[in-house]
Amino acid sequence: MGHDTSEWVFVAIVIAILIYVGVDSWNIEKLLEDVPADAETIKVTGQQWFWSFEHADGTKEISTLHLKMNHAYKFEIGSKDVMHSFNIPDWVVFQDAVPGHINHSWFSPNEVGTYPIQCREYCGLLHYNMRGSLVVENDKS
Ligand SMILES: [Cu+2]
Repeated sequence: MGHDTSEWVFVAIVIAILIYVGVDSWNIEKLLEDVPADAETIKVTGQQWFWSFEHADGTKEISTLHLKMNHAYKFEIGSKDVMHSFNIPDWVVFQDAVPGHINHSWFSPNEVGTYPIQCREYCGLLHYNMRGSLVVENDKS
């Protein structure tokens, strides 16, 4: 009867794994939620059936968003009509665009290129065509 050493070792290993997973998730959560202080805010608006963008200086773009490499950007994502979902698969940006509510997401692209933007929430007849492009440019300044 009683618990032998191997059982206590097993319990200790299970507790160690749980602590490891917990700390790791906490770190990743922090990484995802801590927006860098110098991040530029980009207003993203979804509507049937295109995306529009407004930079911090007031510049507006439709469907194609131009950003600079190695800068942090914070998206404020909203919708003018129905539910959409703002998705840049290559940069793991994926956030619902909800009418009457602003959702946040941020990223910092570190590679020049052109990447697809798409709507990931069925939003009506032309949902399939609610696409755009993200153009990440070299920062010359
Ligand atoms: Cu949509």
